[in-house]
Parts: sequence; structure tokens; C-alpha cells
Amino acid sequence: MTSVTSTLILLFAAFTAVTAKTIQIGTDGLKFVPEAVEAAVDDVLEFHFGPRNHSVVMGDFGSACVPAAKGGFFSGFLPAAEGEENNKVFRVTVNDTSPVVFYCSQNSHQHCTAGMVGVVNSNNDSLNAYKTAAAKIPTALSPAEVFGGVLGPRPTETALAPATTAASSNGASRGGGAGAVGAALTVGTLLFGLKEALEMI
Ligand SMILES: *[C@@H]1O[C@H](CO)[C@@H](O)[C@H](O)[C@H]1NC(C)=O
Ligand SMILES: *[C@@H]1O[C@H](CO)[C@@H](O)[C@H](O)[C@H]1NC(C)=O
Ligand SMILES: *[C@@H]1O[C@H](CO)[C@@H](O)[C@H](O)[C@H]1NC(C)=O
Ligand SMILES: [Cu+2]
Repeated sequence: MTSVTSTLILLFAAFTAVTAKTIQIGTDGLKFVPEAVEAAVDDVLEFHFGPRNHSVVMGDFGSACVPAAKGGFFSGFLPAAEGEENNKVFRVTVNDTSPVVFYCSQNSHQHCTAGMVGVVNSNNDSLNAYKTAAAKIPTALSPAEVFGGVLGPRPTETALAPATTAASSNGASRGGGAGAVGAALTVGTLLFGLKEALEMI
């Protein structure tokens, strides 16, 4: 096998190994869309910030609207004008597959209280129990500084993705669908490129 071939194969493996799970914030009211995602170790949760001024904080299931006692993440507040999206995204690498809950810590209009929460590798019951508990918490807490993830420029292709609408049972959404189609296209293009390259060798 030539080194070009093995490089291409390594490149392809690197591209396919990590899956970005796009989570849209605030585009559809005080919600994360989807509000439930399944993710494997090394997958990346990619939070996109729509109008008006949201954050994402990892919490603990037993303690609504409070940052996780250990580890976790906080994006900071990323505002966006009506009909727009902040030009940064927050990426969190999934460390393990244990269930995670997260919330928005914006207290202007009490987003966490209003049910602006989401889960990873969890189920409806836990999500709903957290929302019920959150409804009784008037003030959400924010960690002192951004941590546990990376703020980076928003990928340009997502600017073309349609606004996300309702999430279905386990977190599939039109936004997720568009992301999946995008990913499939990328992989398709890459495969095509790989085939072309192999034919040249
Ligand atoms: C966004 O919300 C945070 C927390 O409430 C606040 O500190 C910040 O000033 C707000 N930013 C804008 C642009 O409204
Ligand atoms: C994952 O591990 C990193 C590095 O140890 C840590 O900063 C981050 O908070 C962890 N993520 C979660 C979701 O616990
Ligand atoms: C989770 O909730 C959604 C929306 O309320 C519902 O359609 C779905 O059937 C529920 N899934 C399970 C496993 O309960
Ligand atoms: Cu919010």
C-alpha cells in the first residue's frame, strides 16, 4: 500500500470517527432542539446559539438549575439578534456515556424554570423530572467562567440549515436531520475524493 493510500485511509477514519451532534438553542423559543440526544464517547455536542441570549451549563439530575458539582461545562452567554445566530458555537467532547443533564442559566425570563433543559444519553422520565424540579427554582446559577468545552467559529454550512422545529421522541429533529444529511454529503464527497485519488495512484 502506498503512503498516499494509507494517509487517505487514516484521513477517512479520522473523519468518520467523530460525530458532531448539533443542538440548537433558542431558535424555537425557550428550548434546546433536540432536547434529548444520544452520544457515544468522543462524539462532540455542538451548541448553536439563536436569539436572544442563552447559555448552556451541565447540571446534576438531583439539583435543578445548579451547575454540576463535579466536572461539566459552561458556554458563557452568547447573544444573537432576532432571526440570527451567534457566530460562535460551543463544542463539548463527550467523555463517557453516563446520562448528562444541561440547562440554560439565563435568569431574565427564567429560562431554566421555564424548562429550557436537555439531556444526553438519558430518557424522557429523567428529563421530565428535571423540568418539574426546575419549575420550582426561581434562579438558575452560572459557573464563574467558561469551561469544559471550546468556543469556536460557527461552521459556515450550518448558516444554510433551516430553523429547527419540534423534536421527536429521542431527539431526532429537522435540524439534526439537516446535520445528518450534511454529514452524509461530506462523507460521500470524501469517499468520492478517495476513489478518485486511489485511481490516480
Ligand atoms: C446576556 O445575559 C447575561 C446574563 O444575564 C448578561 O450578563 C449579558 O449582559 C447579556 N448580554 C446581552 C448582550 O444582553
Ligand atoms: C470531560 O473531561 C474534560 C477534561 O478532563 C473536563 O474538562 C470536562 O469537564 C469533562 N466533560 C464533562 C461533560 O464532564
Ligand atoms: C418521549 O417523549 C416524546 C414527546 O413527549 C414522546 O413522543 C415519546 O413517545 C417519549 N418516549 C418514550 C420512550 O417515552
Ligand atoms: Cu436560555
